[in-house]
Amino acid sequence: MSSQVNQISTKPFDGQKPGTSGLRKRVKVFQQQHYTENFVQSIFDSIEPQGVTLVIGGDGRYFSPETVQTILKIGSANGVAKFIVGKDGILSTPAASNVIRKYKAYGGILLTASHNPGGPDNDFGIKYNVSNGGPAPENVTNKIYEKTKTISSYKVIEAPQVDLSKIGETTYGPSKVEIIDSVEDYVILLKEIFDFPLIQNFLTSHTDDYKVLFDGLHGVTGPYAQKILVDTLGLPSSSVQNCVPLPDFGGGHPDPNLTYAHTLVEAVEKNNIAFGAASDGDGDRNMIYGKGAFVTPSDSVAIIAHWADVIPYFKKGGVKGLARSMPTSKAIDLVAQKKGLEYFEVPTGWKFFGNLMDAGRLSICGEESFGTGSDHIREKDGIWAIIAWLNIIAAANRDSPNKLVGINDILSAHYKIYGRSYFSRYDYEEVPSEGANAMVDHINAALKTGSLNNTTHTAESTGGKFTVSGIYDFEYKDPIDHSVSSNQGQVITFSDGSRVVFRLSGTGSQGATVRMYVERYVAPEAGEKELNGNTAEGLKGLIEVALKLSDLKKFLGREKPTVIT
Ligand code: VG1
Ligand code: CO
Repeated sequence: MSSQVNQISTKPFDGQKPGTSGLRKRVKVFQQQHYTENFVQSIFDSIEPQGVTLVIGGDGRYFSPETVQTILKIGSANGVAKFIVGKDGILSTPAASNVIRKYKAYGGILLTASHNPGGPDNDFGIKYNVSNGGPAPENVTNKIYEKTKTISSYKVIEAPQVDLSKIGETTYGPSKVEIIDSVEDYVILLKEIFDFPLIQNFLTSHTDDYKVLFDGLHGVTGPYAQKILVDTLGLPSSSVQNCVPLPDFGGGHPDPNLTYAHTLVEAVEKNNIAFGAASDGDGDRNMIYGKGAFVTPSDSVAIIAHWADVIPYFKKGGVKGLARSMPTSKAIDLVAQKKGLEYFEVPTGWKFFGNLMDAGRLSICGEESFGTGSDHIREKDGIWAIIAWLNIIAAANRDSPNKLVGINDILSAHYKIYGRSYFSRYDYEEVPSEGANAMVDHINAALKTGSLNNTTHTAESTGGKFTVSGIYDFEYKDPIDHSVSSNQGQVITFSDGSRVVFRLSGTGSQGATVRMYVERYVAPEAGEKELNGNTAEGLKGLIEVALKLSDLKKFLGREKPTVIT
């Protein structure tokens, strides 16, 4: 069935440049006449959509249903043959990645601003993923941006709205639309990866002394967690909370860290929960947090890599290589070195892992920003990481029948072997762009002149001394396609192996967000006390020196960070 295609005139909007993970702006910006349409048409102008299958999903945030209809109308007019859409427009980011791969789609459009708050006054986002299931690489996002600068019209078909709540396939103008269950394919995938019987056996025989709690923060993962933890693993329904996805995430900030996931933190402490976990708005981030035990994401990915053998997917397929984003602590490098595996340091953003995975050189990777994942898909995967941890805990307990092994036992055993990388990130959100740029210039000046090299700085708070051994701007050359990404963060290294990184966020929707990452390594020989200390204490001196060297407080006009993770 063909239908009328209309050409609508439009003018370019400034600033439609995709950031670390798609275009993210306030909902009100996307709601301007032609704004969303322009960006969507620019995606189609940058790819070859004739006759292809495209996946549409997202975290269900405010303005998603309207945008799904917009994509259908424009996509169909641009020749897309078939759309696979998650029911009600919902697919978690990892689930969407899986659907693209499983059904061999040409790509997908994900409607999410991830962990940014939702609702009429908050954020919305549109992200394009390619056929490997991963975020579009920079050559594609740059092309999209170029198209947005010159767009003069977009195409739509005339067709009634599609009912997104009815599973099944319908004809839509010249195209087909298939609405699929949002959860099913993802659950099938995870069952192939993990040792579900082992996890179930452990958890159901420890219902009193090893309680589990998952907090969906009213993001997209609620139904996924319900299906896996309650329906499949047989945990009581009290094991999940805030699992109804809401368009505004219940007014919260769906970001799984100690500040924003306070509903989880409070419940874990109050109810003696041994294993707590949360995920973000679109389901690609995770936090592991049990009573008195917090796993930093940098440690988390290193520990999963260390224990990979207990996970059937890796036992069978082997671990090809490991990787982390640049600011992430080097804990995973140490695991790679010990296991004799290849390892990589890539810029921030999951899109940089995809090529390595496609080339068969990378199996497990992570980012310090609560992102952990593997080559089972091409996005980071919150629920995957949580089940990986449960798999590890269950395996550790199988090997220790007389003493219950918890999160802290796993952590200290790891530090004993590899040492510990104390790590923390300070975020200064929505600061004036001028101040942020001035700080970058200030560090660049030291980089160019070498004025800080070999200077020693004493932290007043601890008496600790730090000697600058080098400063550089991180640049990445992709080993597979040889593309180069520059200006990916400024790194100051110190002679004791510590380092500090400064980076501007590429996911904020307003002003600038500055991130400061600090890392200090303590070798296993340092002993139990040094290895199992408190992070803030362990990093106090280094943080003081980092703030001094960057003159951050002066440039940003902020005494304290917005969030510390
Ligand atoms: C942040 C994180 C980065 C992550 C990105 C997308 O980017 O630092 O590690 O990949 O968010 O995650 P930035 O540019 O703001 O630092 V998500 O869960 O928002 O898709
Ligand atoms: Co996310």
